[in-house]
Amino acid sequence: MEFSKSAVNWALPVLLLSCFLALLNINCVEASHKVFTEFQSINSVNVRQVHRTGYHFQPTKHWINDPNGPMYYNGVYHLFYQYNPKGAVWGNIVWAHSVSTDLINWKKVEHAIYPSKPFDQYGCWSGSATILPGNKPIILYTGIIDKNNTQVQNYVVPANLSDPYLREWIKPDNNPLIVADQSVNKTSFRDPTTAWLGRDGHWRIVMGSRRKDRGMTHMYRSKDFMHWTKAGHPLHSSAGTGNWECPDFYPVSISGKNGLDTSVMGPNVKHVLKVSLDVTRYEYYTLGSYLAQQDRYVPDKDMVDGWNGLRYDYGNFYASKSFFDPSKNRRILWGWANESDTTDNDVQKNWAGIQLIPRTIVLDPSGKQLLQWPIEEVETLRRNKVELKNQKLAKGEKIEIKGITVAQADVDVTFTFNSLDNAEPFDPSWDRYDAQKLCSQKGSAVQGGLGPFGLLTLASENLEEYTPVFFRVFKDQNKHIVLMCSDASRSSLMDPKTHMKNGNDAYRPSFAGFVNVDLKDKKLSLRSLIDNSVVESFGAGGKTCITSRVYPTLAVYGNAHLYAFNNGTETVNIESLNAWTMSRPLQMNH
Ligand code: DQQ
Repeated sequence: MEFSKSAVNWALPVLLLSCFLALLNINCVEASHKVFTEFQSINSVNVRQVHRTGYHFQPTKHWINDPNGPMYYNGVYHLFYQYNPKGAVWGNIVWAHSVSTDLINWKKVEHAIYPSKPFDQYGCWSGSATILPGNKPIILYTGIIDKNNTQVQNYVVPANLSDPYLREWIKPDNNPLIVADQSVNKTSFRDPTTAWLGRDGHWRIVMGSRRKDRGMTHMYRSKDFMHWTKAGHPLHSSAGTGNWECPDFYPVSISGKNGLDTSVMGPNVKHVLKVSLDVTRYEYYTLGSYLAQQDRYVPDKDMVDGWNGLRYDYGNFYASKSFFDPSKNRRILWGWANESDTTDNDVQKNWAGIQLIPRTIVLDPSGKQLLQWPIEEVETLRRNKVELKNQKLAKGEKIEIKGITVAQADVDVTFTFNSLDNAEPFDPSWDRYDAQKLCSQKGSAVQGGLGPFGLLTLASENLEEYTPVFFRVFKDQNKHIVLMCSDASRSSLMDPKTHMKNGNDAYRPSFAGFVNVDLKDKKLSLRSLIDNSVVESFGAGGKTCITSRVYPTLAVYGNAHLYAFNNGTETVNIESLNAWTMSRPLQMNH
């Protein structure tokens, strides 16, 4: 959701609703891109380096948000993204474009799409790429046509298919392709998906939308990709979820580890529907069945289809989009992490937003959730390996991991323990969906039974600052409940007051999620990708993922420390810990 002067009428109620939810203590990620018109076009040359990432995707300066239209075409990966070429806050949005042959080293090319026609003169918002038969890429995106934020769906095609980087994109005259009819809320009608081909030979796409507070995906069909007809009903909708942004709909294989092309259907396939929730600013997904005959998606019975649903990431991760990579038969997910400092700070540092490390997505063998893992290519950046094996951590002990640049590192650790008996009882009055609240009460410094144990990342020498990523195990009636936290509450000594802007303090949440493991093997693994102001963590092989953005003042560059710790009465064993310095990609000249 973008707030512009003209949008204030409808933005205000949403903002009030968000504040109301915050009062009710419902987990809300801070609104991601509000409009600060005064900062939208500040052309400063200075870029503050501290807190910039070393191996994540970020342009040399200014604001970025949603990843758009990722695709693999003729040996080249393309990443487009929402970008403000004039300032470090949301506004003046174009589709910036970078290309890569390995998803690690990126080369910036010309902006692909920018406002230039009546059908997008007020904005070129998010969208997706589809490779049409005959190996022809096409991009669908949302155009803003007036000051009231009226949204239409447009397309562009490459000007020259023999240019390996597809630098130039043209907007044919038959745009816009899709205009909202009376039944559609035309200011909540955006972010077309990659198209999939039905057995009837017709293409389908969905756009995010809402009817009152019912979130939904409107579906359109087309035989020739140029003429689109609205289906009589949405592909799916869910009451009380508010506006849906950036939907993603794709199949996952039930039996294999390979990713699937978006049009694959059949008995060995489950479907995933992910939506980004405009009101809460986080995403959720369900697994379910695509009933192709009826063109309806039905979530599996035990899926939570709403705010408490499964998330790709329980932290700072939004507007994500996946694509099928035929060169390695995998599905890759890109997510955007906004800053969580203040707007003032973003303007001073002259940059805001990063794209997270792409992740492969597969179905967990349980069939009840997805598994995510950083793409294997990221391992080519690993240097100076250090390792630990069989190191006991008794209650209150911590061990420092030395010999690498821990502010820019990849750490992979497996903890084991002898018994589950010391796990604390799970108080039945606790909200089973509110992991974040539990984490804020039971942080890493609060002694437990089995856990808290994990990593203290971006820690200063005397622990004035640290971002702990850890597990804590609870005993419920007949099972165990595993909490995973990435707690930014002590990540920075920076006085939020000095960076206060418009009443916004810096945002330091105790992000958390539960991990669905049975613990029969008495083992828990954790991998964290640490990169100066971001910690991306993958619990239990990617069952639960959490990303935090943090801004240490002492724990920067060579002054950062990394520890493995245990603050539970049960001794834990570091079965193995491997850690590497992560080097900078050779070409990151965005
Ligand atoms: N960002 C885009 C919209 C999308 C939102 C505009 C999600 O298309 O709904 O920058 O972050």
